[in-house]
Amino acid sequence: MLIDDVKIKVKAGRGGDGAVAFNSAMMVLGPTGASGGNGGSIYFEGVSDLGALGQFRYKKELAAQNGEKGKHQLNDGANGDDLILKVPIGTVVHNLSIAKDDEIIFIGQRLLAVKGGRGGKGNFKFRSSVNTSPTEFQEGLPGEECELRLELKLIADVGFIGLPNVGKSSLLNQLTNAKSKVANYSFTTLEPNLGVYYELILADIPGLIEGASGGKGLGIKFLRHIERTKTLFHFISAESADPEKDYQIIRNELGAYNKELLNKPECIFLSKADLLDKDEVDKKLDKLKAAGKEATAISVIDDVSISCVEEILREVIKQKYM
Ligand SMILES: Nc1nc2c(ncn2[C@@H]2O[C@H](COP(=O)(O)OP(=O)(O)OP(=O)(O)O)[C@@H](O)[C@H]2O)c(=O)[nH]1
Ligand SMILES: [Mg+2]
Repeated sequence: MLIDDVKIKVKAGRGGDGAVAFNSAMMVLGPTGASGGNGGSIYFEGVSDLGALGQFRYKKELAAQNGEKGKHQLNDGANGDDLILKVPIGTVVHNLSIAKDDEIIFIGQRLLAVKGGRGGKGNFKFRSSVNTSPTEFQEGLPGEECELRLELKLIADVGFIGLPNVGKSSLLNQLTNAKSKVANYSFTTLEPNLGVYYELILADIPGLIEGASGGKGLGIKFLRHIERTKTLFHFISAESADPEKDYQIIRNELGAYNKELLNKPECIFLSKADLLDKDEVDKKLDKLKAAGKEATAISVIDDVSISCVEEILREVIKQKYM
């Protein structure tokens, strides 16, 4: 199960207290209490592993190491180790404590989640000409802590959407080296699958049904993964008795999730076209056209139509760099 939405609590390390100590060697006077170490901070770091949020499935409270207390003889306490949490690129970090959002976009990107507390000064740092034997010291400061929601929104260029069983995964597998599960029933795909086509990342999203926004089928939570895509590939099965209705069902669900999805450029495909006679396919294309929807008939077992899709993808690649 892809974990793509999880709440966690993070707590940075506390700074170590400063020490109060005096030189014990005869003949030498003066304070030697050292400072405490700083508490460890917690950072996020972008990685390519889409499943990286799985680490938070059971472990939802994370803490970095505290700083060590200052020691005698001017030995500062050690700093607490930082904690680096690896998260998939595309993760939006919502800070629920202060209502602020950040994004991890590239591999290796680091984001400070909570800062460790400063270590306190030992009595050595309080010495002065008027007080050569200070007994003052500072306590270490607490580390920051907050509650975060980590939401993965996949970074993909093209999102494959449509009713279940319309051939989305089949096309992904055909175009890329993805191995998305394909079968002749609804909801074969239970979580998004990615495939790489030259410079493009294609995202195959589980099928949507009428009422998905109300929780039917697998729901619409997966639509977060096409929020960032530039282009949508909308699949309608040529077997459908009413392709226009199928189209509208999906548009309604997209709109219910986020109206902005409706403004994305889309390509409409009448899929599995090999299952019908050419005349029947043309009739359905004409009907869609009359309704203002220009669709392209495709079939994963027909090389000509695959080349047609590839041409569209080349255009998407061009647009990407414009
Ligand atoms: N004849 C024919 N069958 C196809 C074609 N594309 C897909 N299929 C078949 O249609 C069925 C569904 O294909 P999938 O790729 O799993 O469909 P999907 O849209 O990913 O389905 P969900 O994951 O359930 O949303 C499978 O049995 C495929 O073999 C096609 O172009 N022609
Ligand atoms: Mg599928």
